[in-house]
Amino acid sequence: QTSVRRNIAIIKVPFGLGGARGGAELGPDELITAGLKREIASLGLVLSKEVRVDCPSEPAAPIERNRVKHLNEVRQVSQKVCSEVSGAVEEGAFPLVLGGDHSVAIGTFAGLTAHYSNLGVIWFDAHADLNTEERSLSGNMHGMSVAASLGHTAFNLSHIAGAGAFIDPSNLVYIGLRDLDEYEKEQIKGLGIRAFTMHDIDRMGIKQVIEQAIATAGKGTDGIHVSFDMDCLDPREAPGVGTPVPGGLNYREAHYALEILASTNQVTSMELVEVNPLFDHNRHTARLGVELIASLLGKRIL
Ligand code: Z70
Ligand code: MN
Ligand code: MN
Ligand code: MN
Repeated sequence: QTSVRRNIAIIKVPFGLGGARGGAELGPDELITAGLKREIASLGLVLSKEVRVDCPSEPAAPIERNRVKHLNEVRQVSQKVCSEVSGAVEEGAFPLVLGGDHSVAIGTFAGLTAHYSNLGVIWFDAHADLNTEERSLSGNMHGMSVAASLGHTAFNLSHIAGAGAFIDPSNLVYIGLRDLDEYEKEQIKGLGIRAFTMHDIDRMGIKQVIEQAIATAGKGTDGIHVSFDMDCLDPREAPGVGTPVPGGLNYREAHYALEILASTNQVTSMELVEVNPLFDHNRHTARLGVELIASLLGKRIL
């Protein structure tokens, strides 16, 4: 009763220069060490390939004193991630991208849109990642990946060889938001993006939220890409992230949402990002990440 493609392609992206602080580049190895491949095997799925994208760890040039940090490095990584994700889809595999900070999503979007012209997206995050180079208060590119997928940033999907069309904001849904910049609030309202904040989860319950999210991202689309920023979770459950924000999703809500997603047969791909072992305790956050991936890939209690 597994709902995703049987062949899984793990694409490790050890890149942290898009984030607010170092450590996210250690995420992919941490998830592997926490038992990801064992989980995939015990679900009866096949690991058809495991690739590691070669990522710069130090800026090639001294940090330019401008508002965007490490744009050149993000460009390089985006192009490589695009090729790997696109290749995996071509080979009939389910791309499972392991970040890395959330800027790796720009490359994932590029690779997916090469094959899916009308992709639905469910973005689990405390943050909206909707800033542009001009409007970002931090200059961190992990806060710009959604904007890049919509074509709002100066560097965006259209600048990656092989990428398809921009994401349609009406096919995008947020879950878990609780830390938004003023510009991002204006954008969400102005574009009419479906956004389930923590307030909405408290009000409606996760069951209604995920059902409505699937209805929006899954209706008339080619499928649903799940982008899962570990900081959507409550820091008490997932301390090992670069930018913890109190009041997040709990263990049961996150698992329930991913189990329901798995049962739709509509999920095309997943990325799990922002695992930061430097702030973790006893690999707790990476282990939780592995369990959540398993739920999305079809794991059931009974
Ligand atoms: C803030 C910014 C962000 C993730 C933090 C934070 C963005 N809005 N994204 N952690 N994953 O810097 O743009
Ligand atoms: Mn994010
Ligand atoms: Mn975030
Ligand atoms: Mn971060």
